[in-house]
Parts: sequence; C-alpha cells; structure tokens
Amino acid sequence: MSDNKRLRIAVQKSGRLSDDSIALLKAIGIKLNIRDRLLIAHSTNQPIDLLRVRDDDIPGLVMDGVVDMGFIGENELEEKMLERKAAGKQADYEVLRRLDYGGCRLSIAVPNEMDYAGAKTLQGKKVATTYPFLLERYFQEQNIDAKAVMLTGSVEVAPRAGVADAICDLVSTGATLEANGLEEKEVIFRSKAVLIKRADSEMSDEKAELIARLIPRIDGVMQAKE
Ligand code: PRT
Ligand code: ZN
Repeated sequence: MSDNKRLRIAVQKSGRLSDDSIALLKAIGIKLNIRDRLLIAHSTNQPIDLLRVRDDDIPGLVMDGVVDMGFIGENELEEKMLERKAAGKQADYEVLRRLDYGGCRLSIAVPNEMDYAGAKTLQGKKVATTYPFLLERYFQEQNIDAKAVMLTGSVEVAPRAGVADAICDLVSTGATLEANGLEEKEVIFRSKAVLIKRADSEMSDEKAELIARLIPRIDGVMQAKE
C-alpha cells in the first residue's frame, strides 16, 4: 500500500457491487490475487492495488485522494457528496464511466393503508431512511416540510415499529416493500454503479496513462455485453 506509484482502486469488500466490479477488472486483463480476509489485493500483472472496504467509505477515499479510483453506487456517491458539502469538506470527483450493474432506485414508500394523494401527503410526517441528505433535498425541491429519520438498517420495518410514517429506501425488484406491507410512491433517485476518479491534479503521468489505457477496455467489455 505504501508504494505510491501503484494505482489504487477501492472496491466494495463484500456486497452487491463486489462480484461485478472484480469481474470487470478481470475482464479487462487485470490479474488479481484476492485473499478473503485481506484489505489489500495486489495485481500480479499491472501496477494496481485494490483496497477492499465498505461501500460507504469509497466516496470519501476518492474525494480525499487516498485512492485514485473507486467503484460505487451513484446513490452512495451522491449522498456522501451532499454530506461532505454540508460539512464544508472537499467533495470533488470525476465519473469515468457509468456501468451496467448495481441498478436500483431510491424511493419513498408508504404503508398500504395510508391514504396517499401525492408527495404533499408527507407534509409533517417522519420518513425513515439511510439517505437523509438525498431525502432532505427532495423535500426541499418539493416544498414539503417533513422529517428524515436516519436509520442504518431495517428501514423497511420502521413504520410497523412506530418509528416513522413512511420510508425512503433502495428498491430493485420491490419484493422487500411488498413483504413489509409498503407501497412504492415516489422515485427520488435512479442509480447504477459508476467508476470514479479523484479530481485533484496530484496524479502522476504514469497513473494517468494507465487509466487512459484501462478505460477503452472497459468500454469494450461493456459493448460486448450489449
Ligand atoms: O457492507 P457494505 O456497507 O459495503 O454494504 P451495504 O450493505 O451498504 O450495501 P449493499 O451491498 O447492500 O449494496 C451496495 C449497493 O448496491 C447500493 O448502494 C446500491 O447502489 C446497489 N443496490 C442495487 C442495492 C440494491 N440494488 C438493493 N436492492 N442496494 C441495496 N438493495 C437492498 C435495499 O436496501 C432493500 O433492503 O435490497 C432491498 C430491496 O431489494 P428488492 O429487490 O426487494 O426491491
Ligand atoms: Zn454500505
């Protein structure tokens, strides 16, 4: 890790984005020696190291220049960007490519029995979410005075538990909402995985050239899948 000449790429250690991100790196010819418990994986044929972390940490690692690139869901990226801006922290990054996996939407859902007549119904209500900054932005855009209640897990049970009136959570098939007696009402953000790069100018020419060689290969792999 201390070798600053090697390109550092952050990937989710274990979760929905891990397998597709690693598969993409392998498909563009990067040989990786990944050992399950280890934070770092070195490529055996390229000057590249993988940093394997929780997805929540990836935007900050890129924005702080700790890693050169990262694979992340746009939902997490946008939320962290808003959070950092609110805290007066540097929040710049560059999107290199939008990828073809990790698709989902961040939606507001309400209990089946709620009399819902548009977003205004949420006025004065509490909405449980893991994405308070994205949700607050939506409330502002819609001129709704409602409260985002932060929960890092089990968001979908919040209404039944009496913690909130509605929820705002990621949805892909909708099965989780249905199983919890909730109905999707408003899509507030559509997300896919993206490959991002640090935006500062500190990057060496060697690293910039390596990235410039990798990107067309990513395009090739994505085109081949279409
Ligand atoms: O441990 P770590 O912090 O790294 O992982 P995590 O638990 O925070 O994230 P993870 O692996 O669950 O998700 C990583 C990223 O995958 C998310 O940030 C999204 O960009 C993307 N993604 C795509 C999803 C989903 N689809 C998804 N369906 N992330 C979460 N879900 C969850 C959702 O929160 C809900 O609980 O799946 C459930 C809903 O799914 P359906 O199919 O029932 O609608
Ligand atoms: Zn996470």
